Parts: sequence; structure tokens; C-alpha cells
Amino acid sequence: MTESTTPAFDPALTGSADDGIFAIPTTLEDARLVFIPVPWEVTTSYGNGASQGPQAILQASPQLDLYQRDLPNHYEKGFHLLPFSPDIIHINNLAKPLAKAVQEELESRGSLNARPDLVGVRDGINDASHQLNSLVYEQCRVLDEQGKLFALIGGDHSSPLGQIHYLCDKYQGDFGVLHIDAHLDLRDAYQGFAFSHASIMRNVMALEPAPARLVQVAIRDFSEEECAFAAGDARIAVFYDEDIKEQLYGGTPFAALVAEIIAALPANVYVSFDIDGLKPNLCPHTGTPVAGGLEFEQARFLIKALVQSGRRIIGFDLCEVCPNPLDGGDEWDGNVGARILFLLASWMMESQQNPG
Ligand SMILES: [Mn+2]
Repeated sequence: MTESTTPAFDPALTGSADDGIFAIPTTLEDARLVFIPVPWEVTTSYGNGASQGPQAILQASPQLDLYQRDLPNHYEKGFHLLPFSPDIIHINNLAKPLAKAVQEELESRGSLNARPDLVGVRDGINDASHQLNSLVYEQCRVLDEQGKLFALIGGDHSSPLGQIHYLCDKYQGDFGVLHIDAHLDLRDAYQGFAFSHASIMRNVMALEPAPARLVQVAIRDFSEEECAFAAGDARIAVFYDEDIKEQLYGGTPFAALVAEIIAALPANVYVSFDIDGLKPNLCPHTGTPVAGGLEFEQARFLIKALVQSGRRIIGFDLCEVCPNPLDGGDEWDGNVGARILFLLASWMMESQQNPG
């Protein structure tokens, strides 16, 4: 027995976040599935706090009972959260206030013409985002070489580009992205930032190779240009929230809608889960909440059906979870985030037996 071997774990006992995420004391060495925390929110535009998401989820995570009736106890094979990267924290803290200056100038004047100095700042922000993407890509490569499964906890929704890029290279684009979000995130740069949270899926689909399919669900806040972009790209299928709801209210079973969503996806699936895809009462402090959206149970039903269809989850991210900035004792956003994380992690493990 080596020093790093995971100690005995009794899931019936409530541990603390100091023991590990979900209070599971699995070491990196023993873990099958490793979570990469990305405390990043350089380009957030409306509300702040997404960089606190990984910490909020970690802190609330011991509250969960880990037993699930319809799943084996996959966490026993080991879930492990990596330590927070000092490099990511450092770059985020340097770049965030600089980005704010650019955003404010663009909001008040519509361009940077009066402030040529800010053009360089904006380019610096793009460089910082590029650096983040490289750090995440490299982290994924290392974990993959170690034979680990991995998933990412953002951060704003720009956080996972490096991970998706890595998987695109690994699978030569032979997978689909199931994107659950209130937003299309198809903007061609946003506020001058090439790697904005609002551009993540535009950037993903511009990768070479890119994922074969992008299937977007719970979408209800978008620009005309984004909508047209999605309609003009045969790789993209959008299940707008209003269409889902109108069909539900008209009597279509949710299971039939889910079957349609899943049918649009190939055998290998990456799940990109923006917490604001859920109803705002489940993520009250997220940066850009939008009325409408999925219930927790609908998201659960969708993920379970995806895996039961025989598809394999090759990776996922969970982004935009933000704690209450005014009350550190309010764990609700982190609590729901931890449940979504556990759900995705458990079904990803379950899906490994599928052919992919
Ligand atoms: Mn969103």
C-alpha cells in the first residue's frame, strides 16, 4: 500500500469538502474520472461570479447522498477534483479588470476608436484566453495519457474550449456536442473578445476538425444573427425552448421530444452543460439567467435517455454556476451544480460500456 492510496470510504457518512469532491477521498492516482476546475470569468458580461463555480460546487458537494436507484455506485471507481491551477487563477485575476475597461468603452461609445490604447488591451485579453485554452488542452492530454476519463468545471462558458479541442483532435471530430443552455453561444466574437463565453459554440464549430454535430437544447435567448447562423449550418440542430414547451403543452410526451434530440446525435457525445439551461430558480445567481428552461428532472431524464440509447459520453463540462455574492452561507447554486455534476459524472461512467 502506497501513501497515496485512497482510504476506506463509507458513503453513508457525511464527510466534508476537505475530504474531496462529494466528500469522496479518492486520490488522483486511484481516480477513474478526474474533474478539471477552471475558475475563469474574464469575458463575463452581465453578472459575475462564474470563477467561483468550482469552489461553490466543491463546498456544497458533501451534502449529496450518493446512492442512486437506477445506477451502480460509479463514484466508487473514483471521482477526483484536481487542485485549482495557480496559473489559471493568476491569468484570470490579471485579465478580468482589463476586460472590464474594454467592455465599458464599447458599451458607452460602441467602438474603441477613441481609446486606441484599449485595442492592445483587447488583444491581450484574447492572448490570455488563448493561454487558458492551451493550459486546459495540455491538462486533458496529460490525463488522457494517464488513462483517466476527464470532465471540466467552469468558469464561464469560454472555459471548456481547450478540452473540446483536445477531444476533437483525439476523435478526429467523430462525436456530437449536446449543448444545454439558455443561449446559442454562436456569436462571432462578443464585445471584441474572440474567446467570449457568448462565442463558445461558434469557436467549437470552427475547430479543425470540428465536432460532427452540435445539438442545442433549452435555447431561449439569442440574436437574429446567431439564429441565422445555426439555421445555415447543416451540422447544427437547435431545439428551442419555446418549441419544446409548445409541443409539451400540446400533448407531445417529453420522452418523444427527447428521442428526437438524441436521434440528432452520433454514437459519441460530449455534453456542454450551462447551468442557465435550467430554470432560473435552480441557478438564481448565474451570470445571464433567462426565464423558462429545463426542470432538473427533465435534464436528468435527457441524460439518462442519452446513455440508455447506447451513446457514449466522452467528456463534459459544467459552466456558469455562480454562488450568491451577498451570502456566503447560501449554497443553493452550488448544491444544484453539484447534483448536475454528479448526474453527468455517473452517467458518463455508465456510458463507458456503450460502443461509442
Ligand atoms: Mn448560457
